[in-house]
Amino acid sequence: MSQPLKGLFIGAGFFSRNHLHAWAEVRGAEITAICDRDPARAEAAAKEFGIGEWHTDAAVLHSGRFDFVDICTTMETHEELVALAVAARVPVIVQKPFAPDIATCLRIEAGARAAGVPVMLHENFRFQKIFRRLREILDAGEIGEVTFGRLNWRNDIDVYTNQPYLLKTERFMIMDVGIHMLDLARFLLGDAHAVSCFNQSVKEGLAGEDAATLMLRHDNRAVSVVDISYATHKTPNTFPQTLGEIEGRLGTVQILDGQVLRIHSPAGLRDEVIAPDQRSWTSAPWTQIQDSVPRTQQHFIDALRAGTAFETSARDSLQTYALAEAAYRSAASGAVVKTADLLKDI
Ligand code: NAD
Ligand code: 89V
Repeated sequence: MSQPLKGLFIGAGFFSRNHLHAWAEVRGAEITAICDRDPARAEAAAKEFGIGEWHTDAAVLHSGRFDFVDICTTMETHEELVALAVAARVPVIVQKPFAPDIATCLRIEAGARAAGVPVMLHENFRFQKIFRRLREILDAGEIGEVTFGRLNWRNDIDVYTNQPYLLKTERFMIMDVGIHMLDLARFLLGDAHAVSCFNQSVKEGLAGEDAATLMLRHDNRAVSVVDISYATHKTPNTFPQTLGEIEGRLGTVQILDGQVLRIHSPAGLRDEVIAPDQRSWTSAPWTQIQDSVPRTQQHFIDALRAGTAFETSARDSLQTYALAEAAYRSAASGAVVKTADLLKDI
């Protein structure tokens, strides 16, 4: 393999450790510098992960020394940072959520496309082992044409201690968790074009919703239900598993607690346990999410080196973010909202 691609990493916060551990596993790339506007965080991360340079200003992107940038900051900073990378013509992988609203997502994508700079969303739920295997089962036709799906994420894990910004985020649950579910719904059932949604704010003192129930109409006429909640008190706490089922004309695949796929098909009934890989740096209960990070980043590097499309490119992700925007508009109006109007200019 030729020389590894050199990357700048921006955002040495809570989730960054998973990215940085994962970059040490990714073939064909290395992080050669880290940037955080907090010098203490930048320096500490550089020291811990053996990265030769640390910076506090992302303008270092213009140094011409980076083949890519990994932006691991919160969504309100993404437009400025991606624009900086695009101006420096540095390909981007940027964490979810893309941006706080569809208009900003559209601006970011249009700017990158006009400049010919590739941008991928670090949207890693579809890269979890269990969902790659579920996609294989669907592709093999074991349950026939999909007709219905339900994806649910219902727990009461304390996300607020590690991610305190979620307490103040007005568009919270759909943008933070729902976006994972909507991308999974598209990954498993195909694109969707209409949404009906009810939001709830259950926990006291939050700026935004912490529960939502969405219903999607997919382009293939399938219907899916996405229900998410950080206010669900039950044992066992299934965080961070996405549970549910996918139904087809010939059978059903259930997604059950314990990373179990229960396949009901004409060939019979079977369980497959698709456990995430453990690593020295992974730890319960985050393992299933952590395991997807190197897979997501390896896909980015492989596609970047080959010049092929990212599964979760900025352009593809507009479909996901239009569903999230439609959900908020549906929750506000009580109506079913179609995404066509939100994406008419792309
Ligand atoms: P965080 O606030 O803990 O860390 C962000 C860091 O970026 C901070 O240290 C901040 O100083 C730095 N920063 C912000 N703007 C900057 C700028 N312009 N230049 C340099 N540094 C800057 O956030 P976090 O909890 O690590 O989350 C980051 C993103 O990752 C969020 O969008 C979140 O939704 C996402 N996330 C994804 C997963 C997942 O992939 N499954 C899990 C958790 C969080
Ligand atoms: O995985 C994530 O994107 C986190 C979580 C959903 C756990 O809150 O933001």
